[in-house]
Amino acid sequence: MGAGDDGNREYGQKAFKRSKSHFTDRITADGQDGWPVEAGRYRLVASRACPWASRAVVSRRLLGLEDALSLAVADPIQDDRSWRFTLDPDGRDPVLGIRYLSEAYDRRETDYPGGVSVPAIVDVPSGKLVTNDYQRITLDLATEWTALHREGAPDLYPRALRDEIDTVMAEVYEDVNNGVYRAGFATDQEEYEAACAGVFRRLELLTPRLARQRYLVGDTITEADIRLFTTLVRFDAVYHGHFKCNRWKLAENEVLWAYVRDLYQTPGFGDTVDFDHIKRHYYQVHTGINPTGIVPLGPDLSGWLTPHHRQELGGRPFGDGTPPGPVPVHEQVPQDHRPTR
Ligand SMILES: N[C@@H](CCC(=O)N[C@@H](CS)C(=O)NCC(=O)O)C(=O)O
Repeated sequence: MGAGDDGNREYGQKAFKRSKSHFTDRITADGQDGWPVEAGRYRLVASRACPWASRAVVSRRLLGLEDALSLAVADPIQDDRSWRFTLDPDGRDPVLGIRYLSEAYDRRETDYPGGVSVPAIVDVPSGKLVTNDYQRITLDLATEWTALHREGAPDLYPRALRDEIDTVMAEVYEDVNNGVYRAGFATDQEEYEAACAGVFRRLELLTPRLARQRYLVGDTITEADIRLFTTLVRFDAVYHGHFKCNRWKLAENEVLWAYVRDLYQTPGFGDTVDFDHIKRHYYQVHTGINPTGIVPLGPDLSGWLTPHHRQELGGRPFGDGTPPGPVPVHEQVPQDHRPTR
């Protein structure tokens, strides 16, 4: 079995089950776990292929944390030692000086038996992994890193809406974010059909809600939108074909297609998306379900830049705040990995 998520199926276990994050220390304003928020101290390690890591990359952009929390982008293709920095000169992350993310895991815990996953946040001075808890990382960027947020940063997890945001995110996680993986890695028909049906049932439930309102909760962008976005942006490119979630394409659902295009065209979302990394990772790494490793040519990406007309629903994307500025030059996604008009 190739490296990657399919490795999350534990031996003897029938249904695909996502492994729990093992390193759950938090980086907080008060440093309760020994890791205080500090500009320049930590490095976010992500793959632009990975929907869980991409949540953190989007949050970091929206909150303007680029200078405070640097970013390492791993090669979308792992080898048998997992995520590696082969996109960087000499195959080494220029800040951490390591070739594999596993080296930061090893520095934190010797003989750690679990898998190496992104997103990961590494303490630069010690080179140790701090956390790979993807569910917590983005919430902490939104609520604990506030002293380092840019001026005009949005409140992505507003206190008054947290119950509703948490409910929506839990449903979306179960049926959609993780549902596509359960469908894709199913090893029997029944398991696949249940997961695939769940994906579309949830998307169909979300459709009238998003036909009425511009964003999932309230009238501004929240964490709930980020989490739905990182799955939807991959939907037609990989989940429809590779994971067999093919009842319909996102581009065939007028409401959801406009919703995800709206977000894509919002600064901080689409400018983080690398369709080349996404496609190559899924189709080449999951050799259990795509043994030839052939990466499809489609879908045509030009539709991502077409008008979405969602402004007509009202809403204020950044609330009382403002959109983030341009992507730092060294972090720009190559033009040929993005849609062109
Ligand atoms: N299961 C991960 C959640 C994040 C995740 O599944 N990331 C994937 C990439 S999308 C990963 O790094 N999987 C391990 C691998 O591919 O080697 C965790 O325990 O924190």
